[in-house]
Amino acid sequence: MPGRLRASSRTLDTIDERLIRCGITRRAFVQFCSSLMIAAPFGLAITDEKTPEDVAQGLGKVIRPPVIWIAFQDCTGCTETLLRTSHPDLGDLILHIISLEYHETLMAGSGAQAEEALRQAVDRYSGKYVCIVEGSIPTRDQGVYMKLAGRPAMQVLADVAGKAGAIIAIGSCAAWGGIPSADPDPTGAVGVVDLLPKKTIVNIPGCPPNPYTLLGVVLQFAASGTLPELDEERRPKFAYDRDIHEHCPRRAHFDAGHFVRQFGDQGHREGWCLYEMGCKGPDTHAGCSTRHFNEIPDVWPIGIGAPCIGCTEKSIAFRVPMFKVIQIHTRAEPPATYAPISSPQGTISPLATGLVGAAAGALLGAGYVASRKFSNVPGDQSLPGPNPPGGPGTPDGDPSTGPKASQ
Ligand code: FSX
Ligand code: SF4
Ligand code: F3S
Repeated sequence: MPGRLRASSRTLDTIDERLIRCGITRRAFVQFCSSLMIAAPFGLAITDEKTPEDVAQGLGKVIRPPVIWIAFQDCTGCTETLLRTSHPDLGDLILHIISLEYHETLMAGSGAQAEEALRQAVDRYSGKYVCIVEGSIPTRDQGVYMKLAGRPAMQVLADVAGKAGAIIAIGSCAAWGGIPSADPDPTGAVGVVDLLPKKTIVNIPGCPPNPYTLLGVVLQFAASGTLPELDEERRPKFAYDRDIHEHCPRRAHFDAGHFVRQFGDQGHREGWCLYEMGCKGPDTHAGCSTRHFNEIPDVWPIGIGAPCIGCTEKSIAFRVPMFKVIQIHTRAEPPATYAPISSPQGTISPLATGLVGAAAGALLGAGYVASRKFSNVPGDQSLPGPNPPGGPGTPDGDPSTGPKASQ
């Protein structure tokens, strides 16, 4: 654990000291640690404990990390996702856990006062602070499209990130250019890595990303001076190691060939798979399917019935049209953890075949009856036709529809 950070004018306290001083309950902190454990069940040293209480015990001794947050071409969604939690107290708690030294959107000062605050924070914690960058950086025409206090954003980035102990690019814009870099990219928007290729940078893409991923990285750096293992896109593996499709709650519908074909159709209302609506989940690495937003179950794109747009993937988001159906590049079989949807291949007796057929027929029939019962949309195309779903001659049984596996 790094020594206590002594600054010229003050000493930062530990997380425990701060929470006690500000009257934050232990229960709130342990709850926060439990969310951190869910966001990083493995691959992050600080959550590698048996219980949230153990995580809280370890983190409580950590010196509050000084954070300088700079914002360029962004929508502020990344800040919003961090602080607009469903429990107002949680946003408050986060600001006690980290020591936010500079953040244009949140600070009271502006103009020369804000500039002075930034200069002081950089000098005071030089080489020790975490620099969080939000938004893309314009490079076209010498970066004239965004200036802060008269200096191009490129220059501000080089100064502030250059003196940081760790650099984190939060959101897809800071990671590779994001929305501002979408065609026709008028400002020549790029990510932090493009301008500081030799620096160690952690990318936390997402539009916006999950805030616990950010907090996990910041706190691990504060606790041990280390960063978590990264993938080839410099994303922390603990949060981006799986694709959405692998653990999507609609996956059983994908495997069974139940696809939404129009927003508001019967399949949509019943929570079927959004693949044919352009869902990019099969090619998108992120934890959204198991780590939802704002501490509210099902609050994530697919959870509310919208296809995933691949916002964590540089080659997909704001590049591939939102509703374009993609090829399946990842394995298309259901994960081993799911119950099989078809009987394993092999020889079975004619009697057994008859029994299975009768049971499957009964189940499909029941599903068919149920779906007819729920429908109240005249002429709804997603309804299983005169036959049960998946049967011959129905849209679900037509091999020309549904996912196309790449070779
Ligand atoms: Fe970009 Fe973040 Fe998307 Fe917005 O700031 S990643 S547009 S959610 O807010 O930068
Ligand atoms: Fe979920 Fe999208 Fe995969 Fe369908 S295609 S199972 S909605 S991730
Ligand atoms: Fe983004 Fe897809 Fe998750 S759009 S928020 S990666 S479900």
